[in-house]
Amino acid sequence: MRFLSGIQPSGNITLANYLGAVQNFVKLQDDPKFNDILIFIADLHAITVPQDKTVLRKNIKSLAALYLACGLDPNRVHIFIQSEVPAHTQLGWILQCTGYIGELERMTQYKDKKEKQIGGITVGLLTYPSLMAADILLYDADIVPTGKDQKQHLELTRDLAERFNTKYGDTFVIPEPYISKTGANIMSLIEPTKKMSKSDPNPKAYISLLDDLNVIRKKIKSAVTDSEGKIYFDEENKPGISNLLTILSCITNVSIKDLEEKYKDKNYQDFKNDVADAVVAKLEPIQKKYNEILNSPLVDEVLDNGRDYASYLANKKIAKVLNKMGLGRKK
Ligand code: AQP
Repeated sequence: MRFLSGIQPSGNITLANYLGAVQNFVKLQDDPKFNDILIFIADLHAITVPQDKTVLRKNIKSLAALYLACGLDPNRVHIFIQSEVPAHTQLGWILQCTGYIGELERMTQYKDKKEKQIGGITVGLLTYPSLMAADILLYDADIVPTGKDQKQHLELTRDLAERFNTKYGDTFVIPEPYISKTGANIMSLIEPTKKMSKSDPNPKAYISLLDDLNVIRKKIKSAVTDSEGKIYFDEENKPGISNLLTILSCITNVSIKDLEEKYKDKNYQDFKNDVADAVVAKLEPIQKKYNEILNSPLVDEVLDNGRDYASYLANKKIAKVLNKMGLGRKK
């Protein structure tokens, strides 16, 4: 079985990206049922909103190093940069012509992100899910591990694949989402009813994997909570405390129920201190490894190998798709 996933280099990846996605990739790489794993850096998705070219380059390399520092094993996982495999854009276009504007306009992420675009909404922001579908369908991925926020895009991917298969005959594997129960939705630290996002203009809203450890402690200590003073999980009435419980549970592997019991007589300050300790203990070794490898030849070696392997698979698939659709000349 094959699993595939990607992250946009639209900023430094956050604790939410780690808990909702990367931590699962690292766990799943040890599952023997997966004999092929592809993890990519979704740089073409990042340009759906404005990017500074120098920062983008830096973020691409940084994400590659972070994947490795978080524990992805390059002997088991192919890591590559999306824009280095042109078949993604080729199939992305074809899938734009397979989907309908109404379907894309219904996407929650589009509705949220378009509100924040002061300089105008790019066409790419709307058609992003077609490219995401291409990323997945090119490789016949069986499973796509993501956070809950990407579930709707994955459903669209399945619809597009089924539509294509019905029209042209069996071409694409229909992928299944893999969403872990905890960590599926980590919220902003200052507005806990909104998801934590690496592109949030306010850095207090998120914890970057590369934040200074003291800054991480400060951000957790100033996370918005409530005035009740009791620690239990209630997303609706206590979104801030519930979010911190989720974070602690994901990091320590202790269930939320057990955490509620442990903290039932504790105050918010002690609880936040423990959350901060757990996050720092998790991120400190990742940062150390990241700093060791960022400028080593390893990162480029891994990305070259990943690009070659991904191109091999993607080129075979795109040739099949073009043939089925009657595009170009028969091969
Ligand atoms: N808040 C979240 N909780 C849990 N998982 C999350 N993910 C993102 N936010 C959360 C998961 O991280 C992976 C990478 O996401 P992405 O970079 O491709 O796009 P995104 O979902 O748009 O992530 P961000 O951080 O919100 O980026 P920006 O700010 O650029 O839009 C996905 O698996 C996602 O589910």
